[in-house]
Parts: sequence; C-alpha cells; structure tokens
Amino acid sequence: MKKILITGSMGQIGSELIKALRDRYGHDAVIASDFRTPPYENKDQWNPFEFVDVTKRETLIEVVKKHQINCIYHLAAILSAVGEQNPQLAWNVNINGLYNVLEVAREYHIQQIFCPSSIAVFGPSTPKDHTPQETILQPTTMYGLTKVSGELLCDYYATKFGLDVRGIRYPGIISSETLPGGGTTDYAVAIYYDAVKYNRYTCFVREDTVLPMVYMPDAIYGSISLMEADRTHFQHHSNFNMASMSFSAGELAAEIKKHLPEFTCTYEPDFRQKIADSWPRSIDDRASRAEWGWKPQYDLAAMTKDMLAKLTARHQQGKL
Ligand code: VAH
Repeated sequence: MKKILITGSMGQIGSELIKALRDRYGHDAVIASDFRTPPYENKDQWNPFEFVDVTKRETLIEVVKKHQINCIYHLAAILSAVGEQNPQLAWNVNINGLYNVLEVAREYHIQQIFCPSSIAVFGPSTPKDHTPQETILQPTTMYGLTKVSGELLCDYYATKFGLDVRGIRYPGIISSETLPGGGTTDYAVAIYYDAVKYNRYTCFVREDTVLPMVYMPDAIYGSISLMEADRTHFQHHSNFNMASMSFSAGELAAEIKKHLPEFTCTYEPDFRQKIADSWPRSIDDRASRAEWGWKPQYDLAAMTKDMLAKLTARHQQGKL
C-alpha cells in the first residue's frame, strides 16, 4: 500500500497535489507536510499533516518512520525570484534539503521519489525555441543552478543506489487554488486574480515576454502519470522536459480581455525581467510524450476560461 509524504505541501503545487493524490490513493495514504503550520480554520483540509523542515534531516526521519512512508513527492523549494534575493537560502533548501530527502530515501528504502526540476535549468546559452531534452545547461540564477545540481544528484542516486527517482522540468505553472510564492512566472497567476478583483494588472515583465507555461491540472496529472509509468523503457529519470503552451504576457492579457472587455494591463518590468529573458520561449518535450505518455489537455483559451470561472466564483463568495 502506498504511503506518500509530500514536502512543501503548502506551496503552489503541493496544495493541489494533496487532493489529487488523496482522491487517487485514499485520504490517509497521503501525509502532508511543511515547515509552516496550516491555517487553523481549514486544518482538516491538510490533516494528516506533519511538521517537516527538509533542511533538518531529523524532522524527515521522524515522519518517515512514524508513517512508514514509501513514496515522497519532494516539493519544498525556493523559487527563482526569492532565490535571487536570498541565494544562500535557496542553496540550503534546494540542495541540502534534496540531499536529506535522497539520503533518507536510501537509508529507509523509500520505493519512489518525485523531485521536480524546472525550465530554469536552461540559460542564455541554451537554444531558445523548442529547447531540446539534451542541451546546454548554464543557468544564470541560483534557483536554476540548484535545479541542474538537483537533477545530477537525483540521477546519481538512481544509478549508484538504485533509487527510483523521477522528475519533470516544469514550465511556469498557472493555478487557481494557491497564489505561488516567489517565482518569475507568478505574473501569469497574479494577472488572473487582479483581473477578477480590480479589472486591471501591472505586469512585472515586458508585454512581449514569451515563456513556456502549463495549467496546474495538467501539471498534476502529468506528475502522477510519470510516477505510475513503467520505468523499464525510461531513457531519462529526473529531468523530463515538459511543454504545454507558450505565450507572451500581452497574449495572456488579450485572452483575459476576451472575457473581461474592460480589463487593462500595464507593463513595468522589474528584476524578474532578467530572469525571464534567460529562459527558453518553447520546449521540446518529445521524450516525455514517448517515454511516459505526456499529453496536456489545456491551451491558453481553455485555461483562461477555467481560471476566470473559478476565481470569479470565489470572489463572489468573498474568498479571493
Ligand atoms: C519560477 N514558477 O518562476 C517557477 C518556475 C519555470 C519557472 O520554475 O521560479
């Protein structure tokens, strides 16, 4: 029987992955964890919940032993923008935290580990369009270099110790349930919230900035599909390219405007523009499609319709 631990459960991905995994494997099969404490008013949404600080290995060991964990979705990480403001913290959480997870997995014979990577592993010297699965990895952000190092560390543990470690190079993820914290692609989430609440948004990247993106329901389905796939035919482990759609900030604003005709977007690039400019415009994800059947369902129009419907409903309930 699967007994899954999610680290970083209160983050953008974790907060939606909990429900998807509990729906699939049973409520008590999934232990949520974070170094933060969930809000009391909806603690039931999180329970069973444990305190885990991935930089403190003993907190991880205690939960793995208590719940006899055999699968870890390791989502705890510092993202690109916060990582540039506090690179030492990003190194500690993203590298030492991952090292702790892999060492605990090795010592306690954890059957499977999911550790996300990111298109942030690519840098200015990487081909910008249809970025290949195998290419130059010279990121210029601390977040990106921790993800390159993380991929190499995960592949080492897969090869040296036989761990079943799997990972996806996520593009920017757009979600309706939890505001992301500290990423460069966060503009593509905040724009929907502000459009619904204020009918206007000030974007922190240029109008012509194009980035690869994926809608959270596809990202969640893809992550679980990868973890359930037969790895016999895998040629990759922890660094699968994922692509779904690529669009500019201006194209996103125009799609929202189709639903909210009075919506206006202005552009005031900040330090995150330099990060965005170092990343690809589009990704070649044929390896994911061939090795584990990746096939996204949402495009920009379908995502925008779904996002605005969900956020509008929450806004009308006074919960946005
Ligand atoms: C970030 N959302 O912006 C993350 C992601 C590709 C970007 O890794 O840092």
